[in-house]
Amino acid sequence: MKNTRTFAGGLLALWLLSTTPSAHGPNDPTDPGPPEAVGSDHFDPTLLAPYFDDGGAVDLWTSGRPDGHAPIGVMGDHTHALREIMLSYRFMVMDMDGMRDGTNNLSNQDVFDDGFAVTPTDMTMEMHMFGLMYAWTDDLTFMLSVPVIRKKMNHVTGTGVHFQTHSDGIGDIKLSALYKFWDQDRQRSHASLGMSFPSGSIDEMDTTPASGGNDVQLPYPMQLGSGTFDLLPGITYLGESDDWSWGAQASAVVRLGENSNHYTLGNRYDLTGWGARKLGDQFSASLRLNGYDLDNIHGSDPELNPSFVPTADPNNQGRTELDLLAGINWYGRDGWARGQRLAVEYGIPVYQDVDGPQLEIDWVLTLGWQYAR
Ligand SMILES: [Cu+2]
Repeated sequence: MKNTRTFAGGLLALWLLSTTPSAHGPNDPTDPGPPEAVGSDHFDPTLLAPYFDDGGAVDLWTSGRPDGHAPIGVMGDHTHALREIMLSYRFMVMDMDGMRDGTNNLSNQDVFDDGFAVTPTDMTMEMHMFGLMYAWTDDLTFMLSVPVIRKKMNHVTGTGVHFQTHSDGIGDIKLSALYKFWDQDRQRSHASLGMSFPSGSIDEMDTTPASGGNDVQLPYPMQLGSGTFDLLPGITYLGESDDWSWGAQASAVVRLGENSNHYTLGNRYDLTGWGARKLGDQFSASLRLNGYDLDNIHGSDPELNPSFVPTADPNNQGRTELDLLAGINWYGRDGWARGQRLAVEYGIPVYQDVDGPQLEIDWVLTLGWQYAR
């Protein structure tokens, strides 16, 4: 009967017997025999291995490889391990050249024929973005980013006068929480929710040939912030194999309310997916597609005349775009380089449908440095 009960106790009881003092001892005449003997015949210890294995056999996603971070143009692509800190700096350039309406190119004369007195010809936006990430727990990471922006736009008037306007300063500061909710089979997923604060100016001014030497309010694309609190929801998926990695992220910028200049920038919805190939221990190369939809502006700034220049028209701001981007990541492993990353990503639009007339995006470039410890 005792033997039967011991067997009926199952594997767990057997395991407990083998690791805790037995009620029965070698001097107990009712002892059924050494548990080890029973275990060796009827219990396979490897059945318990998965519960005690601290690595090796259990495959988890890791950031400790060059493609352990997404292409540098992706924000909030990863979470960190408990109490890890990451500092980052990105330099981003966007180059816009020539006018477009829908998917068609427009000449300067086409824009004047639409009734505008002035047309933009090209624009450059440079952004220095300083980032800080901190992992509160293994699952919850906070991310702060502070952009410093410089914009310049060239124009020509219907009478052939060329001029340039500038703006520069701090942009909208963003704070997000990233929560990892899934982590198995070398795949991970996290959801994020953030807030963009209206720290960027919406009152940038400069002179134009029509302003008589006075500073006047610059059009919407030359402003540095949204002027509103914006909600930043997102969800990210990551996967890895020995030589490859891949990921996808859906994110949005949802404007809350109206700014002090009586307008609301359009909401923006992004969907991006990428694949990367490890090239040794330190380098990886990536290809990425990024599609986004940006809505037109609601309301209007009363200081702007929408028939003077297309950039001042709230209905010439929306666009739907698909970008193809190629990137390289470098991951430092030893000595001074340990924990450091450098990366570059360059992209061009392969599809661009704008509510125009509007400037056409020609290319975007992101250079980045990251340091985690
Ligand atoms: Cu990070």
